[in-house]
Amino acid sequence: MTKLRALIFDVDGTLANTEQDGHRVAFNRAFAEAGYDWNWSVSLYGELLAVAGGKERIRYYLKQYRPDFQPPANFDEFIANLHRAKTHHYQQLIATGSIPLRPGVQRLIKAARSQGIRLAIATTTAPTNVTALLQHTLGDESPAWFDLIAAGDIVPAKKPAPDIYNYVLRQMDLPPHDGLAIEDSDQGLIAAAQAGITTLITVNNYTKDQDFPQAVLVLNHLGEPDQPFTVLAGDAGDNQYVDIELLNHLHHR
Ligand code: XBP
Ligand code: MG
Repeated sequence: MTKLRALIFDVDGTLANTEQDGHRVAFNRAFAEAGYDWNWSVSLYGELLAVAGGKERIRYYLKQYRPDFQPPANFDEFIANLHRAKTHHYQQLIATGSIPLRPGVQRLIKAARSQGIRLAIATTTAPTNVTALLQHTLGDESPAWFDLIAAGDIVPAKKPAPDIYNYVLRQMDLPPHDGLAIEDSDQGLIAAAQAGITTLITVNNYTKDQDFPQAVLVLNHLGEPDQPFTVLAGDAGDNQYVDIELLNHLHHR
């Protein structure tokens, strides 16, 4: 039996509900600033989340929803510039401190650290967005708590491709069975599961109706002693919040 040695966290939707009030708003600000009337509503953004990665999402939107748009010759650069502006707006939003960590996230990260369990991040978003979120929620030192922050374009194929998880495993010299991933979406689950990593899902408003057949457990959130989680699929025993003992138990299944 292998021991749980590392926790690998997704970021958007898992550490915090960054999509609706963070990324979405930042995309809209970048579009308006560049003089476009493109506005991604809360529900449209739910559809656009089918495509992981901000640059990829803008490209998909233009193709599917704005067939009238004439792409400029330097289309890649055009998208990259829009996305750079979006990242700037996102970081300004994060700096206001208006997007908190989800229940149980801080507690679990601290527990893992105190028990010598290695930490890593596997995300589709840009690396600077991850450090901004960590620093504003957990403090300036917190990015250094993670052995590895694997983010954005570091691998060519984004989730649901397993590349980002395979990259993490390689960089950490970690066999897949020694780690456990925490994700919020079907795409994230497919990515982690294809890399052979046991995965726990905490859903949010955008992902609560998705299917998670390969997840070891599906919860509404990680829970706190005074804020119990709800089990949506799987068996959490008598537990009411996720701690290292429960993760070890799930990992051994
Ligand atoms: C979420 C994503 C990201 C964000 C936007 O990834 O798909 O694209 O929506 O961030 P994850 P960028 O859940 O893996 O963190 O614009 O920086 O791509
Ligand atoms: Mg996510």
